[in-house]
Amino acid sequence: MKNAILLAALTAAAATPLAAQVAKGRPAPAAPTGITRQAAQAQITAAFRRADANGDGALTRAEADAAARRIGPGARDAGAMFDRADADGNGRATLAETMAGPMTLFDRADRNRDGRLEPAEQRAVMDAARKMRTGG
Ligand SMILES: [Ca+2]
Ligand SMILES: [Ca+2]
Repeated sequence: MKNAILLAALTAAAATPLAAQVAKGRPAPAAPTGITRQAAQAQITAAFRRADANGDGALTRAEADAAARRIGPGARDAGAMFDRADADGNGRATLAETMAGPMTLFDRADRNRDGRLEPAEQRAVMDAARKMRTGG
């Protein structure tokens, strides 16, 4: 679900695109061999572009909220996630800022450092994301 990816893109810590996909019961696009770093970046970029309603290269909180509303349930914390993504707190989350959190998670999850998250590594991301959501 592409919109689920957007939710992930808006958070600096809570989830990754592949985690969102696994949460929806869908395999990552690159399954069964895993999702590459490049593919993850491409998905986040695509979701970002869709959320950037006025196309100015940054997401405002309003744009993030609107995108989160399209996702529906599970997007309650969009505001908090946006604040986390907006690293310099200027009210605009650039693509680089939006990308930073998920890609940090990706790299952390890529235990064997081959630039690809295998299913087992994806499950580890899911667990970490779940803990972050429930633990605040
Ligand atoms: Ca914008
Ligand atoms: Ca790996």
